[in-house]
Amino acid sequence: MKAVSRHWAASVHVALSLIGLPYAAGTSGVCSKKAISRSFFSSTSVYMCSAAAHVKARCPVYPGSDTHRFPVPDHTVDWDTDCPQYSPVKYTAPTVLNKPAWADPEIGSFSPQFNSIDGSVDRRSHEGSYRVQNGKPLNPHGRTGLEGRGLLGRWGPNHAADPIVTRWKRDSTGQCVHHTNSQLPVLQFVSIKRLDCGEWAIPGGMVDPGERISQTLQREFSEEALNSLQASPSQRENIQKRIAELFNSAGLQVYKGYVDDPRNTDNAWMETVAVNFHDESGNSVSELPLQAGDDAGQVSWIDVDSSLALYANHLHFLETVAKERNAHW
Ligand code: RP5
Repeated sequence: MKAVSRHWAASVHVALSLIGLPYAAGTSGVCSKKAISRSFFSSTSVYMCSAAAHVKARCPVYPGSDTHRFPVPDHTVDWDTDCPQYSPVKYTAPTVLNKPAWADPEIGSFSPQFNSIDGSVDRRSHEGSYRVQNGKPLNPHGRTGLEGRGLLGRWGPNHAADPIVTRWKRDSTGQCVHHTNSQLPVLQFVSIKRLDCGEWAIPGGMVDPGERISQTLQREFSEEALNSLQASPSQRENIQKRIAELFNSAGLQVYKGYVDDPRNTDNAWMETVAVNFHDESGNSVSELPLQAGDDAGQVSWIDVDSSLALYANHLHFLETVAKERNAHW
């Protein structure tokens, strides 16, 4: 049987100028044992956080429904593995079929330009060209047990961006806290509790048509972690000013590619660009009062640790951040 190998965090440190960002993190870590002295985007290091096939994209019951996926054991995930008995369940959520502005119509009357920029919708995958079978795109990470779009609006890749805002954990005297086991400084990141599933996650969100990823990162963080949508104009101005300082300076791209999201289907899937913005001194975004908004039920600074349980494969993104910053993991 063919092994399905997927490079989760082919964490490419690519110049974010490609997506309209001037990012080059060369921060010297006052809390880290080893200062990060090189430019991240010139680095060639590649993380392979997991070689496993998608797992959450095969969760038995599709989120927000009573629909059970057709079971897909590990050895039949790969499309190239013959699986004559494969009979995926068809499911597209009523909210998607109701034709909201963010969703495509059903295939038939509609023939999108896959693997290309289709009007204002980017239907290219970060992982290269994907297959199209009977007019429908095929999930590049294999079978999921469900066809249609589920809760996702776009056929093919549904693009998101994930801002990972970090700071060093400090004690009451302002000293960095080191973990008792690893002796390494502990990072904290801004996490939200998703309203849809109750899982803690990075406060990411969908890239709007025509939007630059740099804008999505900032907008989603403001909406979900700082509740900017409910803020007064003057509060909003203050929020924008503070986060612009951090988000416009430098960032470390830790992941770009497929997300093992429970909403994925055989024909629609999540992809993201995850970027770390680090508040080294702790007096930038760290001082803004966190307030959950939009899709977030709660928001909090959470210690970065390998034992965390997070939405999708967000833990893998954090692992890259911790290792790059010589922090406890
Ligand atoms: C995940 O879903 C992405 O990594 C991102 O965090 C999130 C975007 O979807 P919504 O939060 O907008 O539902 O796959």
